[in-house]
Amino acid sequence: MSKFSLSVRLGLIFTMTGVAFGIRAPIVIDGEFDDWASVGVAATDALGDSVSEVDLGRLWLSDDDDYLYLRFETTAEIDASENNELRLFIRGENGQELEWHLGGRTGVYRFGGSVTATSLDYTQIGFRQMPTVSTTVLEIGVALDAVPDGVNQLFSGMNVEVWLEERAGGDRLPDAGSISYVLGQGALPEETVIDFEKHRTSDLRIVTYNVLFDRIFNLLYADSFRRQIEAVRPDVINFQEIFGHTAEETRSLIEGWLPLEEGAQWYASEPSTEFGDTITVSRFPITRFWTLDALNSGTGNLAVELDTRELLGYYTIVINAHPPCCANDNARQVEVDQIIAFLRSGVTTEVGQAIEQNTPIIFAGDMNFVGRAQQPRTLLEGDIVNESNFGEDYVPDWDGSALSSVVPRHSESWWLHLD
Ligand SMILES: [Ca+2]
Ligand SMILES: [Ca+2]
Ligand SMILES: [Ca+2]
Ligand SMILES: [Ca+2]
Repeated sequence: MSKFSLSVRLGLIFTMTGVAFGIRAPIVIDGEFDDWASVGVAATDALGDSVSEVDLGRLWLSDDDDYLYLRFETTAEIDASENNELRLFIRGENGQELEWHLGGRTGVYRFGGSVTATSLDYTQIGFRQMPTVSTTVLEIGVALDAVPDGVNQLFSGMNVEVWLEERAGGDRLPDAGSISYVLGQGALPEETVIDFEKHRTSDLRIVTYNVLFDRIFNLLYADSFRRQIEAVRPDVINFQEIFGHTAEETRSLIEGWLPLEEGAQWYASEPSTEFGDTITVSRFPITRFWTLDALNSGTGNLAVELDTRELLGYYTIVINAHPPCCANDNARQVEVDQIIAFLRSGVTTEVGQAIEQNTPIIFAGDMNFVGRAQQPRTLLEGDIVNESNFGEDYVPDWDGSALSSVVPRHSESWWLHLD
């Protein structure tokens, strides 16, 4: 075969179907994209071929032992989990076809040309997607062992076909046909396990835990909570959703599970509002605390100052927050605006004695960041949106830079969480 005819044939194949050979990689669905560095672009869609702002661009594909991964770009920010008309299609070797509507958080499954499941829930395909806030780049995982209709596996061989449709603007990636992908190509690195030993005496172990309507006090669940807390041995625990129990009851529960050395005791604080659900328990004395009730709703977030001077040489501020969930973007923004305003006023002494220069500041909690990316941006960079209520922007790190966002992984896996 001459070189000429070979290249013509390859050219035809690539034009017709866009074959993307698999490069397995340790992808983590966390909204960070460094993990894709070794994965080449699988397809590049033209820009300018959509009549809406959402114009699909590049697509990457990867896999590991458990998931098929996709990463793709759009020109305008989208909220990946609502208010969008994006559809992901995955087709298997034997007549399987998944149609997943990102904005509806649901899908349809077809097998052999017939619909075999509708109103799919994300758990039925092991669906993972990050970031949870508005973005122009998304990463998605779909479980390789998914059986969407309970009978027919979505992935039954090594070959899969993938495409995306954006129905508001009429864009499609690729314009016609699909991207073919071969699973299982290439080696994965070994997963490393993080042990639970503390390696430095100055290590501070901070946990955040939404305990779902006081379940930690419910005898049905208390033992499971106890085992986790005993295993992790935290120094500070930020609890959310403790509605019907006090800080003292929570402190005494932890005291019973994790008794400290002779002469030491646990401490706890809660907001002074009627419906506050945040409680912070600490092995360090709580020297001050502040109720942050931005909405005057009787709920409220909590800031505590811990006396960590013996361990670290300085105090530590820990903010335990639980802004409202779901579509409530405006209320969440008000709460994060107020947290930044609190830090600014803590520095300028409006809240009494100033927060000491260079005191570490740690945010923890159940942030419910599932809407606009502005909310985490406000917390990290100090860009207040409601400036007429909460005053001017305040960059929250002491050196005038943004705070860092910690993306903690699971101890047994490079994933952030396991099912
Ligand atoms: Ca990632
Ligand atoms: Ca496009
Ligand atoms: Ca297109
Ligand atoms: Ca601003």
